[in-house]
Amino acid sequence: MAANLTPQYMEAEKRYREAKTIPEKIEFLEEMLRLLPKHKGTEKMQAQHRAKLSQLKEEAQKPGSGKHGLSFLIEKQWAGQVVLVGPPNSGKSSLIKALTGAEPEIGDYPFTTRAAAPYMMKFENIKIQMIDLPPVTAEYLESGQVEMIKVADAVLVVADTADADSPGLLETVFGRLKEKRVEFVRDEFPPPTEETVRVFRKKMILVAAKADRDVDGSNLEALKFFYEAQLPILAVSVDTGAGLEDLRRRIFDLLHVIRVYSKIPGKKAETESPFVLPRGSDVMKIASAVHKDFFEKLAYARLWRGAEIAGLMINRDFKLQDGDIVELHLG
Ligand SMILES: Nc1nc2c(ncn2[C@@H]2O[C@H](COP(=O)(O)OP(=O)(O)O)[C@@H](O)[C@H]2O)c(=O)[nH]1
Ligand SMILES: [Mg+2]
Repeated sequence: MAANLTPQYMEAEKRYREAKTIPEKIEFLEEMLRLLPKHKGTEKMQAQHRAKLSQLKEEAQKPGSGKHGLSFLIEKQWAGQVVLVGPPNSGKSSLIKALTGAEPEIGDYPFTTRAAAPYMMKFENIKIQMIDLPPVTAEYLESGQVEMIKVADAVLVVADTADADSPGLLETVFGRLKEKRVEFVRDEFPPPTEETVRVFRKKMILVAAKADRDVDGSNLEALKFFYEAQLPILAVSVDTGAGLEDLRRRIFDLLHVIRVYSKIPGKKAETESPFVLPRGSDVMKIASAVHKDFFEKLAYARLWRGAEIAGLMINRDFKLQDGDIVELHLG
């Protein structure tokens, strides 16, 4: 059976063959997989591509693979993966430190941060993975960085409000990434069209950092002037703590997840250890997260929600919300 490969696929394959670094190979191979028509005639190819892809990803994780471009792929953990992107010295690592309590390298010279590094941010009773990346400049953008941005669940683009040139530096960051088919969008955006289907549209917050050093507020005004119509902007300072609590909440909101608690009949719910599920999940989703028996044999469930709902009987396809407590009953 003919595979009917598209010109876009052939192009991706060409770039794959020419790629020199592992992250680049991974990028183009993933694109080939996306573009490969999915039917019987391509099943073998799909399997081969997938096998090659996991082999490349393993290689990328090995120490020493840095010489073929930095190794950036970091396994996702917890409620979601958020990467920090921005020009040099904009305050990315300082923000990581303030949000996670970790000690990333911080310095007032460019390229203090050279490789991707994961950190853990607590938000109420859950954990969110935060990843510090090297800066993006007109001259410097590793394909591994691009790869990380493409797979992340959300992005914080960090701009320095102490610097009047920030809008220009951001234009460079956005421009460089656009060349790599990454675009930044608000939280809610329309579904992809023919033109945007090949673009990685990333939900983001534009973080205006070092707000304490923007004494008259004019640099924040400038950022708002250029970007507020398209992108959400939040001013923060790690020195005064301004905006940080707000930022945590907004990062959580950007991940589009809900926390659901499971409860054993006759007992209180485990409110310390929620199941983190995609927004829009139904009862079956928590049932399978708790145990496969519940998924297979669930008869019904009961719901507790805030002050209004206590023990309401619900169906398998009932849509859950953040904070719901569910008691599962086997048939
Ligand atoms: N006054 C002030 N300085 C900051 C703030 N955040 C970062 N800085 C300083 O800005 C410089 C660059 O910070 P860093 O986090 O290393 O930036 P990165 O290169 O984007 O990771 C360091 O000297 C920080 O101390 C802030 O909120 N207020
Ligand atoms: Mg840094």
